[in-house]
Formats: sequence, C-alpha cells, structure tokens
Amino acid sequence: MTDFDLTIRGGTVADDSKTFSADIGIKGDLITAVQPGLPAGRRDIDARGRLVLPGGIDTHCHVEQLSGMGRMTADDWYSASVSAAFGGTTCIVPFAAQHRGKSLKKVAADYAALAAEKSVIDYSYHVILTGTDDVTLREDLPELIRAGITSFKVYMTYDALKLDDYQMLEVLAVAAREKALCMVHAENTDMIRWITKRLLEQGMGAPKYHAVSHFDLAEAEATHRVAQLSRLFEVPILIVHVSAREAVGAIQMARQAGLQVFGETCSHYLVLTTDNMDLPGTEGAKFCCSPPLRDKAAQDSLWKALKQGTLQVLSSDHAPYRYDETGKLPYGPATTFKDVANGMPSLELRLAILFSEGVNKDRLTVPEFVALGSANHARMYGMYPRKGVLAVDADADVAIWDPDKEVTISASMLHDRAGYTPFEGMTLKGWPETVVSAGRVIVENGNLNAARGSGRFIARGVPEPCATDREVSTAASFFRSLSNAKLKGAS
Ligand code: DUC
Ligand code: ZN
Ligand code: ZN
Repeated sequence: MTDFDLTIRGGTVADDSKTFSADIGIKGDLITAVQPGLPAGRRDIDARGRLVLPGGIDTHCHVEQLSGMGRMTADDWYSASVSAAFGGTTCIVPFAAQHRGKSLKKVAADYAALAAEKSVIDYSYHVILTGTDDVTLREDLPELIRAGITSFKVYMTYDALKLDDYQMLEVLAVAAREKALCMVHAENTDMIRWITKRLLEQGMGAPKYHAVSHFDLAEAEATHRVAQLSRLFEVPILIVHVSAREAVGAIQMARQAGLQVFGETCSHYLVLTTDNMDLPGTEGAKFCCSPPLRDKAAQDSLWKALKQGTLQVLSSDHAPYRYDETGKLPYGPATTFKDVANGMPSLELRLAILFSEGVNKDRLTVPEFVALGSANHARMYGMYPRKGVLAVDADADVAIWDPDKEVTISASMLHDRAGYTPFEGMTLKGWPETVVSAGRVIVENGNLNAARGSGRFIARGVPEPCATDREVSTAASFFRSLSNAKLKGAS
C-alpha cells in the first residue's frame, strides 16, 4: 500500500540553489518525501523530461481593487486566481487598498471575505496605507501585522494615495517596530505633475507621453530619497516595480552603503519598451503603467540587476483594466495619458516570460528562476519554507514545466478578464503544463480543476529582511541621543 496520495516522478527538481533528480511524494496538502526511487502514489505523474519546480508566488498583483484613480480592476479573486494557476503560480498576494478616510481594519476584513469566497489558490494580501492617523498606525496596522499581514505598500505619488516624507517616516517607524516589510512606489510626484502640465498645454496628450511625464529621474530621485529616509530607523524597505536604470543605480548605491534596500521588477519591463506605446490613437494606452516602460538600456540594467541580486523579486504588477470606458479610457478616444488607468494584465504570463527570456536565453539559471519567481517571494514576505521550496513538510505547491514547449501568445488563450494582452503575438519557450496546489492537481491538459473558494489564507510570519535585529546606525543613534522623546513617540 503506497504512502502517497500523489507522486511526481522522474523529473528534474530545482530549488533556489540547485537542480537535482528526485521524485516528489505528497500526502494530503503536504510534501512528505523528496528523493529518487519513490514508489508510485495513488495518483502518479510522469515528469520525465520536465522541470519540477515550486509553484510560483506573485507578491505584486492588483485584484478586485479600486485604484488610486478610482478604477476597478477587471479581475476579481476568482478570475485572477484562475489566471495565476494557469501561469504556474500557486500563491498570490494582492492588495487591500485603504482609500483616504477609510478604516484600515474594515478594508482588510472586507477584502479577506472576498478572497475567501473566490480564490482557487492559496493567498495572502498586503495593505495599501494612505492614512497615518493614530488609529491606523497604532491600532489597526499592528493588529493586522500580528494576524499575518506582515507587509504594506505606500505611495510617493498619486494625489489620492501619496504620503509626504513626514508621513513616510511615521510608517517606517511602525515597520521597524513591528517587523513588517514596507513596499514603496517610488516616483517624485511634483516632477511628474510639472511635466504633465506642460505636455498637456502643448497638446501632447497621447498615451506615449505618459512615459515622458513619468521620466526616469522622477523614479530615481524618489528611490534615493526613501532609501535615505529608511536609514533613520535602519528599517528594510522594498522598492516595487523598478523600471529605470537610474533607480537600479540608486538601489545599488544604497545596498553598497549597507542599507537594507530591496528591489522588485516586473515581467513587462523586461520585454517591452516605450516603443510599444507609440501607436495610433489611444492604442498605446494598453501599455501605460507606472512607473512606465523604458528603453533597451534600462531593460539590460534590469536583467543584470536580477542576475546580480540587486533586485530580488520578479512580480507581475498585474493591474488589469479593459481597453474601454470602464478601464483604460474613461473619456473614450478623448482620454489623455493623465487619465489612462495605469497597469497591464500579466499574472498568467509572468513566469513564462521570465523562463523564456531568462532561462532559455541564458540570462538566468533554473535556480535563479526559482528564486526570482517563487523562493525569494516566500522569504521576503514571511512564507518560507512553507512555500517557495519543494521539501518535506512544505505545502505541496508544484509547477511542472516543459522547458521546450513553444507557445505563441494571444489574449483568447488567457484566463484574466482584461480582454487584451500586451504580449500579443509573442512566442515564448517553456510552459507550465501541470500545476499542483496544496496537493490538488488544479491545472492539467489545459483544464482547471479547482473550486471557487478552495484556496487558503496564509498567515505570514516575519519577512526575512525584517527578522534580524540590526545594529543601530551612527545616524540613528545620534538622532536617538538628541531626540529620544521623538523616537519614543513613534514607537
Ligand atoms: N502602481 C502599481 O503598483 N501598479 C499599477 C499602477 C501603479 O501606479
Ligand atoms: Zn505602484
Ligand atoms: Zn502595482
């Protein structure tokens, strides 16, 4: 009698440091054996010629969320989680967004209910913080962190979301005290505003001017500034959706100076450029995201930064808006870049793009792919080693990849509800064929076998970058000795 409910045998397994030949034995929702020569389980998958990898984890995607511009994403928790599953991702961590004046506690509770009802894969969520009032920072946020929501995002731009530097210090103090990871959307809001006004005055409202208004120095300046702010508390921060070469440089400098500054980039920045936005009429709106697409040199710097570890995670920043009045184009053909909803659908293709352009073009090794797409997300966000690795006692979240399968992308084959894909016509090599989530084979032969609401909430632990107690820096200790009362006030 076999010990296993499911076995995956004969494949090449990988973690974030090596590849090796082994079979995977699964009982219930857990991996119970990883070794060669296992007997077949009650269900047995032949993985010969395949890569057997930890399921992907996407820690930056917008799902069933109202944006700062007041636009609702096209995907809800059901369609987003299905789309993720087909792309080899078995855990998503979207955002519960607190809009100004709203109770963070209620926002989180409402969002948790939507997720529980609909997600087909395991999930957690971050919060987006816009309030720095006492209830938010002293009660609701600490309570959420203790309940396993151990990361939050803040914005340095968008009128409806942005925090000023003082507010940023307030939230960084809480992150330091509570050991939470602060994710930062780093763009200088006034630089963008100044240029936007002048572009529009000169009639330059086409989508391609979005990239001009959100120019690279605005990203670099804000990245540098928030890194300096973080020094006051020696608190780790993660700069999300890094796209500019100069922003990579700012992260590099900060890291070389010993700061705990981490970085994320996204699949679209690796394969698309501003040239994609230069289309007739409003077509370029399909490619508007913030920070925007950049040039080839920026792409090269992102690949290098992923390889060298300056950037640690590759996310989708899936922000699906339909190409119509409900999404991208609130004023129809008269919509200027200023009002185009920001973001692209990419949850399903994130890993296939990274595999095809990274592994199959010799920019990355398979273990590096595992690190960037799964293991580092688990570590950075407090889920490792429950997730992000195929090991005994880990969750049985597995993606079985055919490394040679070629697929030409079209919107009609995808499972999100954006109605278009910015990657239309692209041929990708390497594809997740079979996907296992918590021991269940949920994607097989192009079919889904998972019920609405069958995904589980994952209460996250302390994010790895926040786990170690760091020495107080000279600057911080100097500040403390001068102004102990103020820092106490923040704690
Ligand atoms: N920021 C995001 O994180 N996603 C989409 C748009 C944006 O500005
Ligand atoms: Zn952002
Ligand atoms: Zn985003």
